[in-house]
Parts: sequence; C-alpha cells; structure tokens
Amino acid sequence: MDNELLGRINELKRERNAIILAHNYQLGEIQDIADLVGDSLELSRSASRSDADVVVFCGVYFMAETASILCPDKVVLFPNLDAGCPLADMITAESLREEKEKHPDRTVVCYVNSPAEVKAESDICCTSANAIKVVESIPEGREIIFVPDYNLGHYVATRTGRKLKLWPGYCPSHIRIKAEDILREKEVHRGARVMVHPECVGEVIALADEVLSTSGMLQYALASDEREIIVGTEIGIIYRLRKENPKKMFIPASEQAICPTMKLITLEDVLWALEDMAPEVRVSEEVRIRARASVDRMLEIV
Ligand code: CIZ
Repeated sequence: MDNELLGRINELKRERNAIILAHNYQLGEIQDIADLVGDSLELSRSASRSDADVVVFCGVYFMAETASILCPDKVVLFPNLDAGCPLADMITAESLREEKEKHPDRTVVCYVNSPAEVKAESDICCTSANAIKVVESIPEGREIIFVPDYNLGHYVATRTGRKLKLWPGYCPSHIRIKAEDILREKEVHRGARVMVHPECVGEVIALADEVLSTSGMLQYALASDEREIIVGTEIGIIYRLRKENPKKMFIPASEQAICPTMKLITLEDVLWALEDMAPEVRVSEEVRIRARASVDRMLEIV
C-alpha cells in the first residue's frame, strides 16, 4: 500500500475533522483505512453520533444519501459519483406515487436500498436485518406495498405469512447466486453451514441454514463454533469475515456475486474527495424531513 497516499489521507482527515465509513462490500484496502466498516444504516447512525464535521462515505449512492438524511449538520462526501446501486435505481418516487394512487389505503414499506425520494414517499423504512419485524408491526389486514426488492419482500412474506404487494426490483449481484452453487459447495465442503442474504432468490434461501443481513452474518461468524461457512452474498464481505475470524474458513457461494459499483471507490478517490471537499451528497431539506420520518418510524420498532 502507498504510504504517502495513506499519510496524506490521514493528514486531511485530521485537518477536516473527517471520518471514513466503508460498507461491508467495499474493497479490502478501503475497509482497512475506514474508521468504521458496517452496513448502511449502522454506518449512518454511527456518523450521526460522531462529532466529525465531514463524513466520507465509501459505498453506493443511496448510502451516502442515507448519511445525509441522518446527519444534516455534516458534509457527506461520496468519492465516486458513478457508484450507483442498480437495485435502488429500479424505483423512482414518481413510479411509487402512481402505485400508491392505485392502492389508496395501504402502507408502503421501503427497503433502505432505495433513493431518498422513495424513502420520503414511503410510510416506513426497513433493512434486511429488521424487515420481518417492520412488516409484523403493521396491523393485520392492512394492505402492504413492499419496495423495491422482490426477493427480500418474498422472503418476508413467507416468514410472516403476510400478503405483500411486491415491487419487481432485484439486486443483480445476489441473483447471480444459484441453487446449484449452494449444492455444489455443500458437496465439496461437507458439513459447512450455509448463510445467505435475503436478497437471494427463493430457491437459494430454501437451501440456507441461516438467512442474514451483512451485519447478521458478521455477528454469526464471530459467535458460532462453525469452522466452515458457505457465504451467499456479495463477495466483498469475505474480506472482513476472514480478517475477523482467521481460524475459520469462508467459502463464497459464487464468485459471480460481485457488485461492480461497490468496487469503484479507490484510495485515490478518497484522497481527492478530502482534498476537494467534493463530490458532496446533500438531500434537499424537503425530501430529507419526509425520508427521515420513514427511517424514524422503523427505529421506533426495532
Ligand atoms: O443495508 C445494507 O448495508 C445492505 C446493502 C445490506 C445488508 O444486509 O447490510
């Protein structure tokens, strides 16, 4: 690793009173320089509690927006504006408004992987870790629209027995994991536990021992005695799993489960963002207040 580059990043971090946040799917070198590594909501919540003036968010675009929603008093820098989330881009506020008009008496549950404007149009937000609890909190008999991830919504519907109207969005990286990948790895690694993310398709979820969010996977790996775990999510998480559990073996269910935009942010991008104090992501106050209300309703429940 380039010591000069790292030295300069650290110097600027101090000068700007900045913290660097990295999502669990980021490149290893980005995770290594981060003050915090985690899932999108835990990172934004930690940032809001910190006394930093500047947050450098290394993840995908909706995550930087979430940080802006929760930290309006801070400058949120997003080092590479090309790092979008294809799942979040499968819904717009306008298309959701049209759907709401067709179903006037409904509750909209919106997965955190969505644009800020969609959060603002929703009644309550959820993450992959708490989606079941959020749906269970809605009174029985009430119509529920779940956006934008079809597979997560389908999993929640199966687990809660609730009928959800599902949006046809999906994560292009998670749907690359196939049932045959799990079966093949189980054959090679007899006795290994299988943990998968709920953005995976139903056939994959059906073969899993554990269905967990990224933070759930990290907690499970630390707490369990399992020596070998097959991991069905974006492969960036393998770096942190191995770093935190050097004696355990983590087997990616599929090397194809890679999110290209999650890998766009480089150390140089982080340095330039701190030098230029740009690109900045700031959600308009009107959208922020409504999106924040949807996030706060979730936080009251979980
Ligand atoms: O919310 C997140 O960070 C994502 C994308 C998934 C997860 O399970 O942590």
